[in-house]
Amino acid sequence: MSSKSYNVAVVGATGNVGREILNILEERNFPINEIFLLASSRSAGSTMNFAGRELVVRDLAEFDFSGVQIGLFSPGAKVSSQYAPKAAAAGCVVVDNTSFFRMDPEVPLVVPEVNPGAIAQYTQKGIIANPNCSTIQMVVALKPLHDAATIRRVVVSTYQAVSGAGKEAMDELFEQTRAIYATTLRVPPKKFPKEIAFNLIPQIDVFLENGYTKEEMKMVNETKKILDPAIRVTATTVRVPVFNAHSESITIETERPLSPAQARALLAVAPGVEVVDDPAQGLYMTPRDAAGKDATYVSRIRADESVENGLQLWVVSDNLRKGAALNAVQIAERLIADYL
Ligand code: NAP
Ligand code: 3JN
Repeated sequence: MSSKSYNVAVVGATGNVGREILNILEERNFPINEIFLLASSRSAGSTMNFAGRELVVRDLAEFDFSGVQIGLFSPGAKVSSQYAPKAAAAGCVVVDNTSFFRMDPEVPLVVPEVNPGAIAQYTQKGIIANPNCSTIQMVVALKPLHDAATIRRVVVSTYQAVSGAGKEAMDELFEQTRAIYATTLRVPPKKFPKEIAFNLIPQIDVFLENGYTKEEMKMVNETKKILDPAIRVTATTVRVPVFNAHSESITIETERPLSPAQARALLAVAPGVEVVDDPAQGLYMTPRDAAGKDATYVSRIRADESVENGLQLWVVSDNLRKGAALNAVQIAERLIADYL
């Protein structure tokens, strides 16, 4: 990494993703000269801690990005659509966590372990997109298998934690759970389409005309853009009453045969992956095991005996870390190492 330091703006700093970005910048000792914390006018003026200093949150609408080299954005797609181009026009390279620019052909969609070379395309719009959390952990696990045996088709079902839906969604699970245990009252759903406590919801984001949800089609389209446009993907995304870390049941069909032992060996040395897979010893990952960690964990690697050249995997990762904040900071690290 270069010895320079950078002025960095964290946009959406008060949110779930923004707070995790601050943790990760601090943990990884990102070379910061000045840091600016930005959010809406609602939280402008409040303070947050970063690296032992108390910093005042500023209003994005009034902020001047000239003099800022890197913007780490997570204020929601609509806000990013408006402010990321403004920041880029002022010379700030934006790493955007929202869906707004992901499928833009002039914006690279990057997972550093999978397609780091795509970062070079940032010069077209000054924006790099961070994929959806469910896509990120899936492509990190699939990349070494695709390189070895060429994946033709992916069938994935997700078990997504409530932290992926923002800070108010986490409160909703907590309040509904407490109400069921401690009172006779029920807390009606607000952030989710149905009650999430002691339940699960096979709907994340809105339904589209083809019957899939938008979250499901994000996984389909983003995987093609990052890994290989020829891969066929079908997804079912499900919200579960887990606070943090997403889990995925993934079935792949490959062009060439790949045994579970070969897959385990490839995954064991793949960047960003940790294999935890010894069911006889009770070794497999759960969301509670993965929360707060950086790796994408792969467990329960086995042959899919219902098809030729099929493999079945269980993949778990902290959705706010590798699924969002960590991936964004890793992109920024590559950016400064190779381009700024
Ligand atoms: P959150 O906890 O609800 O936080 C939202 C953040 O956006 C807060 O900091 C909020 O500031 C800020 N914000 C909202 N409206 C704003 C405005 N008009 N101007 C400036 N800041 C504004 O949500 P989150 O979980 O952090 O997610 C935020 C966004 O990140 C999502 O909408 C999504 O686009 C993206 N995201 C991506 C992934 C991924 O898969 N890579 C995962 C989760 C989220 P206030 O405190 O002032 O309201
Ligand atoms: O629900 C999850 O687990 C992940 C959610 C991601 C998300 C939530 C609200 C808006 C996104 C995203 O990153 O795709 C967006 C969005 O930017 O559209």
